[in-house]
Amino acid sequence: MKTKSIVLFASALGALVAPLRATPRTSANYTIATDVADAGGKRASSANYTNDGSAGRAVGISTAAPPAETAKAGYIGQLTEVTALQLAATPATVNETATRQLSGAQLLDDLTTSAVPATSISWSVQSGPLTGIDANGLATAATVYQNTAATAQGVYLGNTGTLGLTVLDSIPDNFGNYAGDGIEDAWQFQYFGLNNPLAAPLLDPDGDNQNNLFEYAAGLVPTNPLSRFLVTIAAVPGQPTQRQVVFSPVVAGRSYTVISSPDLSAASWTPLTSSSGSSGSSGSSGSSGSSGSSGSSGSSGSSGSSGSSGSSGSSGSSGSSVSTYSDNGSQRTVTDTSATATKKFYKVEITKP
Ligand SMILES: [Ca+2]
Ligand SMILES: [Ca+2]
Ligand SMILES: [Ca+2]
Repeated sequence: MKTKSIVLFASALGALVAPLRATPRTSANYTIATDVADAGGKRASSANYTNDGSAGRAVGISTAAPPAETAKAGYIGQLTEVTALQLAATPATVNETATRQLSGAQLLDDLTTSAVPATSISWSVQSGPLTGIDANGLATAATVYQNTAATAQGVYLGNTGTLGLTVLDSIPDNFGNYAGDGIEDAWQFQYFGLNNPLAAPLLDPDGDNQNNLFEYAAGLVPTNPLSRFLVTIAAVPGQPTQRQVVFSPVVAGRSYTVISSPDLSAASWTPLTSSSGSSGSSGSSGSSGSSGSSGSSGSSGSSGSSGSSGSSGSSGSSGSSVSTYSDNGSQRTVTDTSATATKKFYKVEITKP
């Protein structure tokens, strides 16, 4: 009996609503198939969407086919549940000793968000190299020896959010005990860990007579005595006016320049080659072959202290000599083609940009 009356009511309402149904609604941009108005306060549906209407007005929660959208219409106020506090920073990185503004928003249960003023959030550092986050949400990074993860935390009305930040090692020689000593802190950490006095630039902890600063520049392993930079001078068979300077290892990212002098006074050292050859060819191997056959003016050729090429200003006694070089694996051979002086000294200069 009761069931029957409800069916009658629905039918009656359907009969009332039915004349109000519209034809499909269209504009220049869209077409919406008009729903079947099942009943006020019930669900209206079409192939594209559903609408839970409220009695009296055809409003309520509506959903559409993918891409899904949800709307709550027709209420004086909209009730939403806060499900999380989301924190953000753009970008999510910060250079060491610099600052980054953080922001926050409440995530609501309908997947919308509501921004929260940063000043309303209680900020703190959860982990990592951040020296602090002020009341405005401005995070300040500490110094680091390598790119390092940090986590910021915010609390607002009982919800806690976290945000991962990366503090970038933007200043290579500024960390703790390793700061300002001429060696990248990441290199010192790699071989010596943190706060190890053996990482000091002028020490030679592996006892190979090459200190840490030199091993850093030369791309060596400062804790392995077998990792050394070696230089030898050899005669060239059948070429009494030539000498070979052989050195290794040649490491990528370095430039090697052979300089020579007839004596050991500081002022008289000049590059063995001028514009090309060993000096210019930034270390990387593979560049073997003759390529280095020095474009230097060829003015040498003649006797002893050939004053050619004028590369490094110092005209003085013996200028530089023409040379060639070749690489064999990590070993480089530079041939001085005018080693005619009775005495001649050689050095290899290593430059790490
Ligand atoms: Ca640093
Ligand atoms: Ca350092
Ligand atoms: Ca050493």
